[in-house]
Amino acid sequence: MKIVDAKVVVTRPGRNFVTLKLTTDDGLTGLGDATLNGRELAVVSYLRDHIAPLLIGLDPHRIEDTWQYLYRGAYWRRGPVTMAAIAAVDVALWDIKGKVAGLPLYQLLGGASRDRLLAYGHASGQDTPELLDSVRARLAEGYRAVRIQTGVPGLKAVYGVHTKGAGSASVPHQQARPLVEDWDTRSYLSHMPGVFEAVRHEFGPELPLLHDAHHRLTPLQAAQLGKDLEPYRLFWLEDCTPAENQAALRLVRQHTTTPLAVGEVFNTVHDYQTLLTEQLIDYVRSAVTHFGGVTPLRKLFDLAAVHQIKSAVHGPEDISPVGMAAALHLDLAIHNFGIQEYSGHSPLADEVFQHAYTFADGHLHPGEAPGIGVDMDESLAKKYPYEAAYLPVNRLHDGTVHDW
Ligand code: GCO
Ligand code: MG
Repeated sequence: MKIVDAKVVVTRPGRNFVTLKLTTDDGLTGLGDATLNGRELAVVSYLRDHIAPLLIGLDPHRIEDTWQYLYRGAYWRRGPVTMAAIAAVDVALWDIKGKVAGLPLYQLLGGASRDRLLAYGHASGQDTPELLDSVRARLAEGYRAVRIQTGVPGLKAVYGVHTKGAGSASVPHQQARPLVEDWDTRSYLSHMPGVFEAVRHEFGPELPLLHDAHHRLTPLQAAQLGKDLEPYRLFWLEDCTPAENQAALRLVRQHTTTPLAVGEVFNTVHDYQTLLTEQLIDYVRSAVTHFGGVTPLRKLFDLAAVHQIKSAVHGPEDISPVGMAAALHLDLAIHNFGIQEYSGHSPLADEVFQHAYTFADGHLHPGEAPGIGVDMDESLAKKYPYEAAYLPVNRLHDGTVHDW
């Protein structure tokens, strides 16, 4: 069998997604997600200009070999653009292999290790009453675990908290600019314990609660927050410090028993070396889409398991249904599954990418369709062309750029 076509599709059914579609001489197709939020076209070029021509004529069954060929062959290793492009190829090849075998991907990865996958949803509010309403809405949708994000007094806009009418920064290509949000760590640190007190008071001690600090704190501030939140027994505190400094987690870890989750911006196992071998975190957060695909992420999870660390694959709306499906197959197969982030996609995105995976009663399942179980409606995709849209930036009150 040979690959005869490699096509890159960019579509915006509500938000931008980049998808690789491989076709074999037998007429089989495989899909892979290559979406890198806010930098989409860099990955499109990497795939279209530098990878697609190399794939034509290759045997689609040689997944590991193709991965090594693209990773080692480029010489310039790692980084989100490279690894998102390689991820799309890897997932598309697994999709094809599953279709040839007539089996869902999780079966090729060793079969199911559990019946269903615990998901967590996002709750947010400008203030505490709005946040409590949002938690109630998630529970009504069936969620059994909830991430809590809230506005901070004195700050106009905080990332991860829906601001009425703010919308995304999607405007015609040339004019697109990131939204500017504001930040003040002192106000945030003094506000958060009261928020968790209110949520626990309302929903009791059992509901798994998560929180994302989104890389904004110093190690000492993160240690303080972790300690202050201990009475509320968090499922985890996520990305408490800027992720590239692995050593920073040593200090945080020494001071708090609040579980820690890190890794959504990581793209190779090397980014995790200190964190895993010194057991500084409890959950690894990388996405199939940004980590070079199912092949390397499986290896990462196996290494994490040695250190009693669990999986928690990044699953925001900017991972397409293709990337989400790949994650769910891997989640089902590995032994050290922890939890899966999931907030669903717009009805329009679900129409462009019809998927076999399901969400019910707070749990996900990848479904039984062969491969990853996603079909892309290309003629519908064409109706929603790319528009530039950026992630926000963050500034302190005096104007200094801050991690967001
Ligand atoms: C999360 C994340 C996301 C990212 C986003 C960037 O935990 O879900 O922090 O919201 O910020 O994926 O594109
Ligand atoms: Mg996050």
